[in-house]
Amino acid sequence: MKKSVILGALTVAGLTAGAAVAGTMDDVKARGKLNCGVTTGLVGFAAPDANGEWKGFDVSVCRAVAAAVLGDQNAVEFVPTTGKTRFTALASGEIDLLARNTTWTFSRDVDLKFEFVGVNYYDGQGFMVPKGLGVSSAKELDGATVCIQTGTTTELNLADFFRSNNISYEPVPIETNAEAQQQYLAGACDVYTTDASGLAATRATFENPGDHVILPEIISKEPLGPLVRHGDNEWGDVARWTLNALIAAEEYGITSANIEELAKGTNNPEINRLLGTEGTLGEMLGLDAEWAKRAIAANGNYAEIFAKNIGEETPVGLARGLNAQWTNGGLLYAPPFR
Ligand SMILES: N[C@@H](CCC(=O)N[C@@H](CS)C(=O)NCC(=O)O)C(=O)O
Repeated sequence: MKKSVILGALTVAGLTAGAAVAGTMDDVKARGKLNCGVTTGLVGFAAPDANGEWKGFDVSVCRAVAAAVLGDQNAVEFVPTTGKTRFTALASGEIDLLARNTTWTFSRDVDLKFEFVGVNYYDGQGFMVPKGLGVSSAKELDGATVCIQTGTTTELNLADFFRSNNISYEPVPIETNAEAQQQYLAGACDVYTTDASGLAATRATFENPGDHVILPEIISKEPLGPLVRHGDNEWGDVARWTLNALIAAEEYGITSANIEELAKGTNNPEINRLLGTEGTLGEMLGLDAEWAKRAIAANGNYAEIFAKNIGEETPVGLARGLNAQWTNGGLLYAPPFR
């Protein structure tokens, strides 16, 4: 029986990531499928489409890793997780990778013993209110009822923000975004607070998005990224460099449209190393030469993935902002492929 199954059956109280097995890379290859933890549904980031196919910005990370390791972006079992269940799912071995708008924090790394392999979306926490509430700043929310997802950084930031502004609130704790949306629209809370990207994604699904405003305050840093278990470095490297490959591909102008052509060889050595026509980077990762080529070809480079799922032309409508390349004044910066 798989070690992960045994661990999954144990009580998770006190279970830390270190207790779960290393060697995830071998497990994934043997299984022929990547078990990827995602949200229970957040349009644009991770949600099943009308055909039940998982789509989204975070889903694309899972698919890129599956393409790199297994040669098939569809060789993914998407495991829906809530703010509360996601860490147990990863620590127990139920999932190999968590790609679910999860904020990289000190305690999730050091205490829960996970390894964030990078950041795929730099975010911050915001507030949404019905226009009718007549509020234009979060500082005017004294005494408000606030819908908030449990097990999140959101909960903690909210408490800090209200305390430091000397105002009070009444939390309405909620487990999933779908439930939060329902409760908020039903008026069970005055305010919904979560990552600003999540607010935009949620508002995009409203019948009348224009009836709701996102307040100007961003009260935290929420670097969102994929994570694996501590002590599983070979696997962490695969996830880290797959994400970096998507980011570097944008920087070097490698797209889903020109990748076949560029993979024949170019006069840019970095592109050649990335796409496997020069050097042995794939072999160093325990993969073949075309791992990154497949990862990029699956759903395009970072810019293509962003534009298709959450960009300004989509209902979610997010600008690149901090998530622009470093060459465009943003924070995206893939280390060298050499
Ligand atoms: N980034 C925060 C919040 C993440 C979070 O759970 N966000 C909610 C609201 S956008 C979500 O993704 N919900 C989807 C779901 O309920 O499955 C964290 O890591 O704690």
